[in-house]
Amino acid sequence: MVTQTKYKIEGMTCDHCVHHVTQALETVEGVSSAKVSLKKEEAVVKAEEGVSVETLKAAVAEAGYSLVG
Ligand SMILES: [Cu+2]
Repeated sequence: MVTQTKYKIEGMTCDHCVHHVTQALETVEGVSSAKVSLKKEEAVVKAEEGVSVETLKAAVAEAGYSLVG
């Protein structure tokens, strides 16, 4: 089952950041889509239930940003 969750994202300053965070999230196995908003500083992530917040945090951290669960 795919669930949709909203997370706060810190550290984004421009559209490139949005792109990086989107890519980072969508590369995680089990994530079907990530809609990232610079203005709202958030990401709406659609993912399989098995995908943990820690995994998403790690992926975003690797790209240079912070996902706040
Ligand atoms: Cu940027």
